[in-house]
Amino acid sequence: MISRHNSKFSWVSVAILLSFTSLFFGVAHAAADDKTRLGNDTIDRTLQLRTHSIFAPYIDQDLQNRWWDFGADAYVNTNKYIRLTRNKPSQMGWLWSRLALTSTNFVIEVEFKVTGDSSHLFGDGLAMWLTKERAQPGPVFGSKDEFTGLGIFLDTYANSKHSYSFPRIVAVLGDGKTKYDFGDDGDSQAVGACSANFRRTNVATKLKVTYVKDSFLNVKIQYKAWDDWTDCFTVEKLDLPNVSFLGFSAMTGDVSDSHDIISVASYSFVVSPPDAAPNKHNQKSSFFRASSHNDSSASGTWLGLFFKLLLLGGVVAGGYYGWQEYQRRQRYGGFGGGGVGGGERMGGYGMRSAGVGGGFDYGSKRY
Ligand SMILES: [Ca+2]
Repeated sequence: MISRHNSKFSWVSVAILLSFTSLFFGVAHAAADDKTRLGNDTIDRTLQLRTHSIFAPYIDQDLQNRWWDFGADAYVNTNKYIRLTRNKPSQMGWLWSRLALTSTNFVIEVEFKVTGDSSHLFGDGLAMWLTKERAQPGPVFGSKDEFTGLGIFLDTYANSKHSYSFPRIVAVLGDGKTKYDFGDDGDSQAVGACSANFRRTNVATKLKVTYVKDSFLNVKIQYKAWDDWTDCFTVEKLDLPNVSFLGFSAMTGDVSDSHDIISVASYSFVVSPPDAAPNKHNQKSSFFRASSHNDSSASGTWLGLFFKLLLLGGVVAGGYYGWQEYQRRQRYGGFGGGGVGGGERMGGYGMRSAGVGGGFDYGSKRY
């Protein structure tokens, strides 16, 4: 009997220890990510925007997506992608968020794929939009001209000769009146640009757009290797419309490519200025600010994290206490029902820990 108890207890201990070790490192890792530096500023906390993110299978059982519309030639392959255009001439398609993006600071990470059979005749390209208008088809990579806001064009077809190579990423800020200059691929209108051979790559191609209102817009691209981000451009003091829709569109003409959106992950975040000393008071105030900007899912996430930390603290303490107790009993002989006893103590110990009390107080102030 005793030996069976012993083996059970040790298996349970090992399992608990392993799972909570991984949980602990998971939490620690997430915390480290939250503190990403951004120039002199610090990205404090990030929060995924469900309303502006989309992943496979993209649609629900009604063949729709609650937060996104797609149209024209665009179609969904639920396992793989939202295909904006097939690799055929004269196609155009679009994907637009239904709600406007109102966050003042955000990161949008888009996995896309531009591919085709030809290595020398292909086009025209894919656009990412942050504009006042939405879902209005037109000639600019499948979307309306004279747009208000930002267009980031993944242009694969050079309409004229340039000193730089194509494919090229070109950002154009539209005022709602000026026409996009097709002839020179928006060269004279670009607020930022870089050349990057993102077509027919061996790795997943991704665009990462980081925006901090009144501060800057930065665009990075992954196309050489996994997690190898190439800085494309940064525009200082760029102002987007306060209410912008996030969209994607693509077009083919005489030449073609397939243009796919594989996933979109958007996050809003809070930025701490460099002079904000990382003391407790400041951390709290930025926590409250972050929450007040966002909906209940924010509170959920933070409450969830608190509970996980509390649970972790409680169980680690309980487990340690149980182990000590077990060792002690081993030493003085007779384990008996010690496994169960240890379990009870685990719970009791956790509930009384300072962490739980502090956490609930903290929570009730806010919620
Ligand atoms: Ca072009």
